[in-house]
Amino acid sequence: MANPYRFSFGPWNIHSGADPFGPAVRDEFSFIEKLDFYKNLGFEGVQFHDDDIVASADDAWSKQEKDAKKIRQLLDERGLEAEFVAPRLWEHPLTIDGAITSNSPEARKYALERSLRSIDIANIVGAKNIVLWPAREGTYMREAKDPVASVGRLVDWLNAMLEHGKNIRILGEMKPNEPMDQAYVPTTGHFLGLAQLTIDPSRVGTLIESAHAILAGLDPSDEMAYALYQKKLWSVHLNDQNGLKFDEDKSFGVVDLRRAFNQVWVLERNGYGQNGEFVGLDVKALRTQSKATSTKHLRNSREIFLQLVDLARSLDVHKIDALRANRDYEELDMVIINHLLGH
Ligand code: 3MF
Ligand code: MG
Repeated sequence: MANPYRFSFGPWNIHSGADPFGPAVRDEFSFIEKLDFYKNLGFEGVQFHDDDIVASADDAWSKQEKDAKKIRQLLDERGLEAEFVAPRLWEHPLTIDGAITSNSPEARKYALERSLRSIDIANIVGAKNIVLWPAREGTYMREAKDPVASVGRLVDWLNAMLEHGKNIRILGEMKPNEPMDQAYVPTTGHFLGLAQLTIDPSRVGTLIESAHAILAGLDPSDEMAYALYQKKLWSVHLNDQNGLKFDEDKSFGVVDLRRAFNQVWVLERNGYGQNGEFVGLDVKALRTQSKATSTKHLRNSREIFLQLVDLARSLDVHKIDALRANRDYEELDMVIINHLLGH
C-alpha cells in the first residue's frame, strides 16, 4: 500500500533551546533556513502562528499583507503548503489574564480583531485552517473569572470567526493546563460540545496533541478515535510525554512506544490523511543538542511514525479479532508486545 501520509511542523519546532529556567543554548536558524529544512526532512506542511508570518500582529494591514504575500512566495518556491494559522493570543501585554475570556473588554476586543485578521493572513498564505490553542482561556485561581460567561465568550468568538471567514475551518487544540492552572475547555470532548452550539458546526473540529491528552489523564488514541468517529479530526500534534508534568513535547514514541503505536493504528485504520489532513509533529529538540544536531527530533518522530505505520499494517487483525472474541487479553498483550519487538 502506498504511504498516504504528509507531514507538517511549525517553525517553533526548530529552536534555540531556551526554557523557563535558562537562556538560549544555540543560535536560532533564520526563518529561511528553517523553511529549507522542510523538504530535506520529509515534510511539506508548514504550521504558523500569525506572527510567524507577519513581523508584528500590531502592524497596519497594508504592512501585514505585504509580509504574508512574501511568505506565500517563499512557500510556493519550495513546494510547501501552509497547513494552518493560529493567532498567538497569549503573549501580548493586553492578554496577560486571557484573551477571549479576559475580564477586560479592551483585551477581548483586541483578541477578536487579531483573530479575525489571522483569517485574512490565512487566505493569503493559502491555509484553510485556523487553530485555536486557548492558552490563557482559564484561570490561575477559581474566583478570578465568571466560568459560565467564559464559555459563552468562547462560543461568541467561534461565531465571529465563522462569520468572517466563510471558507475557513476552526480547529480547537485543547490542553487542560499550562500556562493556566485550569483551562475552561480542557479536552477535545469539551470543545466538540461547544462546536455544536455555533452557527456552523460543520466547520468546527479539532487538532489533537498527544501530550495534551496525556496531561488530561486521557489516552491520546482514544481521544483521536472520539474525534474520528465524528469526522472532526482535522490535524494532530504527535509527540510524547513522560507522565503528568510540564508539556515536554518529546519526540513521538520515545517514552511509550505502545501508546504511540495505538495512535498510529487508530489513524491508519480510520483513513486519517486521506482528505488532505497532515500528520503534524509538535516536538522540541532537547536542550542538550548542538545547533547542528537540533533537527533530529523531527527526523526521528517522522521515522518512528512511519515504522509504526508498517507495524499497524502488518498486524494480524484476524488474530486480534479472535482474541477479542475469546476475551483472552493476556494473549493479546503478548501478541502486541511481540509485534512491537519485531517477532
Ligand atoms: C502548546 C502547544 C503550541 C500549539 C501552537 C499552535 C507551541 O502546548 O502545543 O505549540 O500547538 O501554539 O496552536
Ligand atoms: Mg501543539
